Amino acid sequence: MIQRPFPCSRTGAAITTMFALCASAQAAVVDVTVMVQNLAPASSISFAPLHVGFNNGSFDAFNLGGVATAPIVSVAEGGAGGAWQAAFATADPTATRGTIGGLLQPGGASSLTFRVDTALNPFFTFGAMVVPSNDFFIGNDSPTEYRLFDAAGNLNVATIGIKARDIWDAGSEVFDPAAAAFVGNNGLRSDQNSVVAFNFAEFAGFNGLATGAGYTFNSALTADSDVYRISFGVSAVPEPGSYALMAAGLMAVGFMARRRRVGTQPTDTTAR
Ligand SMILES: [Ca+2]
Ligand SMILES: [Ca+2]
Repeated sequence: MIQRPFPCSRTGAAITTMFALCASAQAAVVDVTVMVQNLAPASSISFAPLHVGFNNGSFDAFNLGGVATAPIVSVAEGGAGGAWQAAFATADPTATRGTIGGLLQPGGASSLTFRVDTALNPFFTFGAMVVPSNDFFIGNDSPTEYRLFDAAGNLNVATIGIKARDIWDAGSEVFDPAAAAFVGNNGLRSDQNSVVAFNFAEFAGFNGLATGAGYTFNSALTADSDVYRISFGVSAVPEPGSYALMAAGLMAVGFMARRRRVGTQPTDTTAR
């Protein structure tokens, strides 16, 4: 699925003007394929779908040492991220947002392509729940930490690597295997009334439990363990010259079709 921030058009009227507008508007627009990989050891942590946004650097969902906001709790306590996506859209209406993949088990990968205006949305922000857990997630604290594109539209960041030490505890739900997503009843929860902090040691508390994916969990994580990688690949969209050629071609075809209809008008009633 390619998400297009600009509805560059398909309608017939004023097609030449439309192509010209699209050509100038898309000077800084590229297609960005985002690949996500779960690098954790076999039988260790899995990840909920990754919520992402190419943006202007204004949306900040959480702070280290701060009370978790409803948007980041919606990512950390179940993974659906509805409040995170809504708050993102309100803070930065022209951001290009989306969600990549499904449950990502150890060794798994998934990818999705977005059409991005690199001048309008040079920054990249992400968030995903880590399971099994009550309220663990990955994400960038600073909204300007990852500036993917420079002023000329060049890709500055090829990959974002995440280690076990980079995993966050939202501090919003008490550790409890019976109420943890992926190993317990995710509908249950108890308020933790704490703050956002780094935490991966708690995963060992789930060792030996059966996961929703069928494997028996074994954390096997150390602070240095690589657990997740986000990779970016950029490809160009058709250049202005291509649009001009397409417009000229369409006009020629339309003109010929019209002449043909005019020429056969006396006997061809279906063309009217
Ligand atoms: Ca922050
Ligand atoms: Ca917690």
